[in-house]
Amino acid sequence: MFDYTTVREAVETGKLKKIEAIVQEAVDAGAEPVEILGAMVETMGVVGDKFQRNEIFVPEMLVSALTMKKGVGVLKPLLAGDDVTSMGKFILGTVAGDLHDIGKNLVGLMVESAGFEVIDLGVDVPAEKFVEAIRDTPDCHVVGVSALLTTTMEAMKQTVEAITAAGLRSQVKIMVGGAPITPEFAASIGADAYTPDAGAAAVVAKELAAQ
Ligand code: B12
Repeated sequence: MFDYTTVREAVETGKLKKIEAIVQEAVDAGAEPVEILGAMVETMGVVGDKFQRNEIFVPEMLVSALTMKKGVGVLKPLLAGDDVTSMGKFILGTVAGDLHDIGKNLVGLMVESAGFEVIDLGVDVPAEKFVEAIRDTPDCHVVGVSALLTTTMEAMKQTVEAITAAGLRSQVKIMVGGAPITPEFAASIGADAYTPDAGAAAVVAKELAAQ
């Protein structure tokens, strides 16, 4: 089994200049791209824990995030599948007040690999922007909403409410996710699905689109 220590350390300590070479080395050594990604995702959890214990601060957390993004860049072509079936459009965004996008971007990447055309609205997306995008995209049947902060879970609820209030709820299935989100919370706000990670998101998106 491949030893991911170097990959983990690079993300944890923000080796921005070296990460691409380190990830490439892992690939060349035969490590599975999904496993390299998994090691990086896990490390972001370690980074978050260190932040919580005041051992590191926002700038360090940001450098780790940028490092992970660069590392994902190397894996992107290897993770993207060759699924040519068109599953339609998938609108994706991180809710208002929330700037976290690594998880959302991974969801976008996996969903795209599953055959969807992803319309990424970015981060800090107001509920109205989701509504507008759905209205402007009648062939979109699945929407993905991400939130990483407990304080922005409310914005996720408001996003589902705004889509319903706009009369668009029957057009789309809504998937939600992000570290603080639980299946119970997803159900309580009327979302159609929750998945804990991007791989499962792609599988569930396909199921929802087929309904
Ligand atoms: C990197 C990071 C940052 C970076 C973000 C950079 C970026 N471009 O994304 C920066 C430095 C900007 C940042 C800022 C802040 N952060 Co921050 N951050 C993190 C950290 C360390 C990693 C997040 C991450 O990228 N994880 C890796 C990805 C791959 O995992 P993921 O996002 O969970 O996504 C996966 C799943 O959740 C799921 N998923 C995600 N979205 C979706 C969507 C759908 C539809 C589906 C189906 C699935 C799904 O699939 C993904 C892939 O498998 C987390 C720690 C943690 N444990 O989450 C803290 C964390 C989320 N941040 C935290 C905090 C407090 C903040 C700040 C408030 C700090 C501050 N004082 O300023 C600010 C808030 C800024 C804002 N308004 O958003 C806290 C939140 C605590 C809480 N209870 O709310 C955490 C938990 C750290 C901690 N332990 O204290 N942060």
